[in-house]
Amino acid sequence: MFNVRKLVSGLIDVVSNIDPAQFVPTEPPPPRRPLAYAEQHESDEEKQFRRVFQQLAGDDMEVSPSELMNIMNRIISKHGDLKTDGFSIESCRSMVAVMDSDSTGKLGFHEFKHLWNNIKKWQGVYKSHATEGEGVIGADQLPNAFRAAGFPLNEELFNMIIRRYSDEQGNMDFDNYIGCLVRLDAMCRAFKTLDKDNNGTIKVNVQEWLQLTMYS
Ligand SMILES: [Ca+2]
Ligand SMILES: [Ca+2]
Ligand SMILES: [Ca+2]
Repeated sequence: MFNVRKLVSGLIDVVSNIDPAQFVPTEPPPPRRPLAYAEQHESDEEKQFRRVFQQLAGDDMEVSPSELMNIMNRIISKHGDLKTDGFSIESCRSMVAVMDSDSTGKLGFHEFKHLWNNIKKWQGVYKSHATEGEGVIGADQLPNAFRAAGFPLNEELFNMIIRRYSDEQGNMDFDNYIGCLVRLDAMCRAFKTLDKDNNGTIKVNVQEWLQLTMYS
């Protein structure tokens, strides 16, 4: 499992350099291609990531919510500076649901890679905004942290996010932070997809609304 260890430490050491002036959800994962085609056209970095992915995903070549939970909890167990009470199966089910663009119920290679790259980036943001000694993001640092992650929201939205994702003192720990950003990013991407004329409003029927909100 050498590669996995390397990947994990790479995740922890990342330094973020994200343009803070933008509110940009990440690009959606590319469509599924036949495995043989995909393998022929991959960079070395992608090939290496694919080997690690195969170890994490197991025989079905997809990462289930419980596999994701094991991966995430293994990472945080090695890093005491990220305060967390652990990733729950419920939060991993939610992360898989919002990232599962081809509706298989699990994360395939590209879906997982997309999630992984985001977590890597946001983890760097977390480290640079967490309260020293406590390892959590306080309410006063939340707007800066989210702006650095690409989401400059307004006060009303931050207050709502704190109610939903922070503890009673207003502090957000690492698993809540990741769960929140994964969802925020996915919902912004879903909005962009539905906003076909790009005018900032969307029209959905009840079927589309429920598909979006219930599988999340
Ligand atoms: Ca699996
Ligand atoms: Ca937590
Ligand atoms: Ca999937």
